[in-house]
Amino acid sequence: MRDINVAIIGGGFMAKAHSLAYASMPMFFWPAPARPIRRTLVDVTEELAADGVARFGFEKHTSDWRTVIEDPEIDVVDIATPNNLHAEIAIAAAEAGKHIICEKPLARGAEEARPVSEAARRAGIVTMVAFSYRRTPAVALAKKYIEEGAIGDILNFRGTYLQDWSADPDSPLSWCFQKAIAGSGSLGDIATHVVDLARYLVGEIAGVNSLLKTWVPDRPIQTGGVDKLGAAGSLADAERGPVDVDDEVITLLKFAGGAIGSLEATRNAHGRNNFLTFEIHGTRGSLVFNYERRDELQVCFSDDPADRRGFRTVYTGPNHPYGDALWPIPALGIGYGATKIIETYELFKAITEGIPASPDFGDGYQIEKIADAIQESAAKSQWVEITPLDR
Ligand code: NAI
Ligand code: SOE
Repeated sequence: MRDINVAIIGGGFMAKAHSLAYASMPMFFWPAPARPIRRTLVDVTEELAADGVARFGFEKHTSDWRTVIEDPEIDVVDIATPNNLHAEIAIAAAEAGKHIICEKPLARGAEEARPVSEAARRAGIVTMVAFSYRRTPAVALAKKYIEEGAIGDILNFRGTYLQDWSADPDSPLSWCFQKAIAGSGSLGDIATHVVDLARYLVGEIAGVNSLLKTWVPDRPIQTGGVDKLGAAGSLADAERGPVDVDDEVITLLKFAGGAIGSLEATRNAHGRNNFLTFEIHGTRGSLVFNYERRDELQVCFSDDPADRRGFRTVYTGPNHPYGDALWPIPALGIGYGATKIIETYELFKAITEGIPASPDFGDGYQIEKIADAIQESAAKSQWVEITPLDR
């Protein structure tokens, strides 16, 4: 089994999730496509990077991401920084011939994402954008039902991503509320996950008609060096700084294949935690998924006998996508960590087999075009059409 050396850039929340996946992927997927070696961790200061090494099991640390781009021993660059650094690092890594996994969103808009996608194409490397919810076995099962024609032709996709960690107006001014770093708010941060699911399950999005809203215009400035989200609590007495991104997005969707749909996303929905849902209606049935109940897929088929037709719940387990590698009993529980383990498996499989991964940087660019179209539509109060992905 081949060793593949990984450098991760950014030592925060996603470093925890990705490191867990590098360490445990071969424990689940055995024989693994390759063994991930946690070689180098990069963070902004030597102290933070050394702390990350001790915590996440890497061998070396540095505070300069260019060091790992220049290091011939590194095979995979994993970009887990805030969004403003994704494009610059990804282009440098592609030009150095590294394979790349980049956290979502790929960039702060299509103009920034396009050269990233082009650099990756020129380099002929494997790339992946970490839209990890499509790795949930129940979501992969929905895809299987659709591909087998079990719900017929798709008529409607209704997606939501609702959280409440930013509902408190006195929660800190994280980088997630600053356009210069994040690019956009709930749109880039969470609505893009739904866009990825919509494209994965239904197909290309051809037009949008949208609304964007900012509910909290300023937030308390935090101190202390490490960025904290709303869960960190309230800072009512601190000096405040402006929020220049959206808090909520609603859009109608037109799919290239003829289906229609809608998407809603906000981080200000009291009582919703990781309410990433979709309901898909086809000519022969329907599928319903809610990440807060991620072991379950609800299915309804029109050709069931009339006296027992209705939604039934399939609990994912060994008989479902990725099931033979996960736990041996249904409904033991898929966690967030498992989606990242599966993501790592798919990345390493693509690298060792020399095949494209999905979603790749072309998909990441297309998702940025859709996000830009949503912003343009909201600004102009009209439908905006989206050109298809040119591979
Ligand atoms: P975070 O704020 O927890 O961590 C970011 C880390 O990057 C920090 O350790 C910070 O010090 C480091 N960093 C900043 N500038 C750097 C530089 N120049 N060089 C090296 N390190 C630097 O952020 P989090 O939540 O981990 O988000 C990172 C990315 O992951 C974002 O793009 C976000 O959208 C994405 N994300 C994806 C999720 C998913 O489900 N796929 C979940 C959460 C975040
Ligand atoms: C915050 O909204 C966040 O961490 C997002 O950045 C992730 O992409 C999402 O999966 C979980 O919530």
